[in-house]
Amino acid sequence: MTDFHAAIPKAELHLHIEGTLEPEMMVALAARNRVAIPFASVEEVRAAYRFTDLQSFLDIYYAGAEVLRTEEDFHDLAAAYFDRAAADGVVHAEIFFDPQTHTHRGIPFDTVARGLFAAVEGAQAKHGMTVEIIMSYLRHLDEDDAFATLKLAEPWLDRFVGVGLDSSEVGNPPAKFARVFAASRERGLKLCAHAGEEGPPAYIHEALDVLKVDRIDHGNRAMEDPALVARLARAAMTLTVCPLSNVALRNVDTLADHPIDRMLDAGLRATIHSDDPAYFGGYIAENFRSVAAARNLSRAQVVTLARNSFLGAFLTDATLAGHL
Ligand code: ES4
Ligand code: ZN
Repeated sequence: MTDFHAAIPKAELHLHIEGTLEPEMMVALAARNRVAIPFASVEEVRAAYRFTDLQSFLDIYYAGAEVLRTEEDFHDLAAAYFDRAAADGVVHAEIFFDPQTHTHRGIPFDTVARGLFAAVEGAQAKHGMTVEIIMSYLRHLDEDDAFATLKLAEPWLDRFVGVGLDSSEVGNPPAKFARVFAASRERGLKLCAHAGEEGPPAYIHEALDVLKVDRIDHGNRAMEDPALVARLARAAMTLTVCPLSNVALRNVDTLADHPIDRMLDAGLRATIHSDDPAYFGGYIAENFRSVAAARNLSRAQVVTLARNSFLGAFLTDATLAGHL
């Protein structure tokens, strides 16, 4: 049965495609590619998904990505995600991929991009879904490495909607990537950055002031800084919040403590997304459903959250109007 939370049309704006690698596919790709993984079964993979913070997750997430080798692997991964997203009411998706996770282990940028874009064409044909791809720089690496990635992306740049910034936040502030974000903007790319997930409110200010981002990923910790909340509200800045991720990575204790409705009440343009759903226990509809139950959200609040996902998307005005 399709419930309200799955049925309501929505845009997915915060989804790492590598984070949709389900244990079943991890085990199957390990066998297909003859890659050794430190797990004997799907159950063992799942049992390893107990995180204490962002880094404890990232270590397992990068290890899992080792099974992704061929263009077909990236196609199959993304195609499986688009099928799930369509069933969850996603009509438009802007998905991240982490090129450096793959180029650093010898997988050519073009192999990854070809596989992903083949799946995008399939999703458009099969589901009528519109899809954009955002290439995300890894912030634990240096800015020169991000520049090298931008160079590798050159033949694909008119097909990417934007760039992002993810991985280990604390100790890797936005300003570390000031020049590569400026260069990305000059090439016509939209800009987003993870900020205020584990890092302090100052990192959100910096993403706005130094990187000049168009969208903030997570942003939960803005709630500690009333002046920042006022600034984000005034700018109608979209914050792509991921409730199940926040619980899995211990940024909030339980869903019952999640700030999503307090963020809306404070005037923030918050939205709900799934981050790394294969690791955090649910895709976008489950994020909506479980936080709505835990926080007793009204229908009107759920509608606002879904509507905000379109307002925050990198859509043209004409396409946006069709979704509202
Ligand atoms: C991520 Cl939850 C999260 N935070 C930062 N970087 C990431 N990459 C994939 N998931
Ligand atoms: Zn994320």
